[in-house]
Amino acid sequence: MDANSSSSSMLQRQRHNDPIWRCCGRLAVAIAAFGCLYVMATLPVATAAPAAAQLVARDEIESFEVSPFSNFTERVTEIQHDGNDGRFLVMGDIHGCLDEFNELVNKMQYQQGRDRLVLLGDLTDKGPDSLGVVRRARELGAMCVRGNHDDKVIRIASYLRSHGGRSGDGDTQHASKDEEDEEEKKGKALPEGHVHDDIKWTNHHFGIAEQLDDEDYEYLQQCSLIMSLPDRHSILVHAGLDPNIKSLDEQDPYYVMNMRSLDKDGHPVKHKKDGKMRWFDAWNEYGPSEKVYYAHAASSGLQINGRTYGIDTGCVYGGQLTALDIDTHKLYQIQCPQYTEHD
Ligand SMILES: [Mn+2]
Repeated sequence: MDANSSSSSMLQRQRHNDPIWRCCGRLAVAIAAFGCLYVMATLPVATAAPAAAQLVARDEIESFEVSPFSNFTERVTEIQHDGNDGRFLVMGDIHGCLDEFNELVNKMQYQQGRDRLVLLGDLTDKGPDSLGVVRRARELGAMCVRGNHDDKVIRIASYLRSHGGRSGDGDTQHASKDEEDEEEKKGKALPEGHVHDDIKWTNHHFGIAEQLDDEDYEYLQQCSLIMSLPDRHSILVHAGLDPNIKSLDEQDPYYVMNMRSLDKDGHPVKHKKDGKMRWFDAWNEYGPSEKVYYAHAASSGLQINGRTYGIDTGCVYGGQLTALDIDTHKLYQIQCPQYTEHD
């Protein structure tokens, strides 16, 4: 025993013998015991506090993953001005409206090899001929960014390709032997990890994914998440960009393809009702200085505000199909019949 611990125990002994210490000591023990009882009594209430629950939920939101079947070739593609004198055209959601796509391409007198055309995502789903639109886009040499519906089609197609088809052996004639497996799968989701938007086995995008041949699949899969045009100081996306994230590489793919607004904390949200401010109003107020061309927001219609250009005018819902020359800002539009109800 060293000198310090010896003198310390001496001190304690002296205190225990002191009448004042004995009195204070009992009081301290009583306070400590009461404190313990109080903490025990309030503990279940404390752990169930709503603030703690909300913190857990926020952590979960921030840990969402990108599906391993999204298979992006590039998340950000940079297009440099190559000195050609053609137009640079962008077009809003086509959603399988092949006739109207052809009509608009004719109306704007698109010159393949001279003009450049970027489809701003959602070539597929909802309308009459998704596959026809993908094939026509390939024929026209159109570039594209990926939309939320195209992403679902790609994820399903990637899964099917890496697992030998829906029934597991890639042979539709023998699909019936796996009927029991199919029943069991219904209601379950593709094994993609903790993604923002699970794809159930009953999802209608399977119908499109199963029709894609290898070239259709490769075309749709190489559509970049974001297209950056540095010498035009412009960015092309399907839905939007988080104005609080300066680096394009760090944008969350799900929100780039799905966002409409920002919530009260400035985080992107899919549904306008959950938001406080439209993302493009925030971009124009305090975001980076680039112009942004986007589609996706059919219910908002044509939105030209400051340096943001929203050109989804809801063709498939009986609105228009819109294209825009990003150098002159000349608009090209055709009227569409209504193929489906707005969801
Ligand atoms: Mn969309």
